[in-house]
Amino acid sequence: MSPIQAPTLDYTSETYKDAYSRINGIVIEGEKEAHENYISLTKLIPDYEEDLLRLSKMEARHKKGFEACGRNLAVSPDLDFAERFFADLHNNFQVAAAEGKIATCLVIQALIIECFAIAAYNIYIPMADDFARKITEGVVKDEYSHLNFGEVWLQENFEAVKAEVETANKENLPLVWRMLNQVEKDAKVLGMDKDALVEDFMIQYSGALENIGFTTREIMKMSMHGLVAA
Ligand code: PL3
Ligand code: FE2
Ligand code: FE2
Ligand code: FE2
Repeated sequence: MSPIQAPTLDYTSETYKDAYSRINGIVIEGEKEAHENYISLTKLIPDYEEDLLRLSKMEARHKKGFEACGRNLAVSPDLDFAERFFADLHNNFQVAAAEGKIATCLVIQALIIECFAIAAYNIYIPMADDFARKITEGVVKDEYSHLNFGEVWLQENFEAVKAEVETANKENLPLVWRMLNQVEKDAKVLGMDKDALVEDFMIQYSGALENIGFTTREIMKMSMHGLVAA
C-alpha cells in the first residue's frame, strides 16, 4: 500500500515477530508507566490536575492501541523484559515524586520519555504494517502535546528549577543512551536505524531545552552528559 514501506520486511516471519515481542512490550509498558506518571503528577501539580488527567487518559488509549498492534501480528508482548528495560528510569521518577521534585519528574516523563517516544514512533511509522502505522500516527500527535506540557511548566518556572533540571538531565540522559543500545538489534529487525533514533531524539530534546530557556552553550553541555554513557 504505502510506497515508502520497505519491501524487505516480512511482518509474518518468526524473526520479525520475535523482535516485535520485545519492542511491542516496551511501548506497552512505556505507555502504562506514562499513564501512571501523569496521575502521580496530579498530586504534585494540583493546579494542572485536569490537564494531567487528560494526558494520563491519552496514555491509557495509546497502550490499548499498541496492544492491538501486537494482536494484529499475532505477537505476545514481552512485558517482563519491558519492565526491566524501564526499571531505572521508573525508579528515578518514583524517588523524585516521593521527594516532591516536580521538575525532575517532568524532565523524566514529559521531556526524556516523550522525546524518546516521538523519535521512536516517527522512525517506526514508515516501516510499520498498515494497521500499526495508522495507530502510531495518531499516537505521535498526542506525544507532542505531552512534551509541550512539560516545556511550558519548566519554562514558566525556569529560574527556580534550572539547577534541578540540569541535575535530572545528568542523572537520566545516560539511561536513555543505555536503553537505545539495548533495543538497537530489535529495532533494526523492524527497519529502524539507531543513528536515526539518536538523531531524532536529540533534535526533539535539545529543541525542548531551548524552549524552556537554556542557551545553546548549556544545551551542548547537557547533551554531552548523555553521550558519556554511550
Ligand atoms: C509516552 O507517552 C510513551 C512512552 C513510550 C516509550 C517508547 C520508547 C520506545 C523505544 C523503542 C524503539 C522502537 C519503537 C517502535 C514503535 C512501535
Ligand atoms: Fe503515549
Ligand atoms: Fe505521552
Ligand atoms: Fe559537566
